[in-house]
Amino acid sequence: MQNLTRRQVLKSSGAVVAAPIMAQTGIQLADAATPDISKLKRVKQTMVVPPAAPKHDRVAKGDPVIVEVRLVVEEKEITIDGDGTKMHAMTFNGSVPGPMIICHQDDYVELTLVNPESNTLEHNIDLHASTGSLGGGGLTHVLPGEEAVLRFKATKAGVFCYHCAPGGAMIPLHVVSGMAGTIMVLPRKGLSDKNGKQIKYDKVWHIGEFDYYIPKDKDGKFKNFESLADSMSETLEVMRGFVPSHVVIGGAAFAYTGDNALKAKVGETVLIVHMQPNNPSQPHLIGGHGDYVWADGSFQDDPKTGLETYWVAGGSAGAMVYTFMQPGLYVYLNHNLIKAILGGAAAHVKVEGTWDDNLMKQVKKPGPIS
Ligand SMILES: [Cu+2]
Repeated sequence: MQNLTRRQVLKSSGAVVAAPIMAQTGIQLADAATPDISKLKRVKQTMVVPPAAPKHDRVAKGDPVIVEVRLVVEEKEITIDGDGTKMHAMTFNGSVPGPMIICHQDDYVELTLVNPESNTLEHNIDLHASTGSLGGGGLTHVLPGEEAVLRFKATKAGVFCYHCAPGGAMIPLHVVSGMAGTIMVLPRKGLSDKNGKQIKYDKVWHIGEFDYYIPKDKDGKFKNFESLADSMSETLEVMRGFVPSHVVIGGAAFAYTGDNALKAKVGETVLIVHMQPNNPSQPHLIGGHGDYVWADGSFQDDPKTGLETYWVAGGSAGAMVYTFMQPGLYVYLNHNLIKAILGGAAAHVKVEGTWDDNLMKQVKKPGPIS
């Protein structure tokens, strides 16, 4: 016993102390739960353009898998409002927001981040669903012409923001230029209410809200720039004023209206995931409710029920489930109404079905006061 080193003593006494604590709290050593990753099944997930979400099982089938995804950075000029205002956007896979990634808790996500030679800047990805090295940001810096592969374990169930974070002022600049999206980590048993009853949904809408900071010329008109590099210093000046020129859902002001309106049927249940990478938001469905709401995005917590508006913190995502009860036009927006109506953060939802007079009836049409 006298020959024990100080390190051995600390190690053994630590084990004695730690074992009962771990038994009480259910904490397990990481090694005990680490599977042989080389033996896990691999599943390729095809990325789709938001507001659509990739095909997935609501309830996990079998053991954890490795979900393979590929994100290609695309620097491109996009039109951001009905007046034809342009922005040199930075995107994951060409869309704002970037595509949704879906896996189940304890799955592994193996992400290939590609920065094609045609781009001009360095990019990376910080995934709020991951653990370690700045959310993967420290391991994924890719210059034009490079790619990197990151694998992480999805330990927490919920909806999470991911975004580019290359360093310094480039972090907010890349984010407010479009470089953010959502990863949804579903509980292996699927979503459930506070009594453990399964919550089902027919489809997912992936809503990404962004604030844009477009410089104006001396006449007050939004400026067009030759290139991304040309736009950067003046865009940063507008950003320093903290007042966005646009607040948009779907990459442009009122992007999901007209032919691009969101569509549903009476009786259909939709899981609406709302991500804002930079500013808080107040999602609200005019004409409906959040039947179940995970405002903070954690599926490990019980959902709130029957809400009108909820808060999403900047740099996060929240989720709500709603079953449509009436046909007609709904508006899904940020209920900061200035951001919604003057900024552009509003979408239309067109719902087909049969009207229910019991829920609402126009008793008298607008007319002269009798
Ligand atoms: Cu970037």
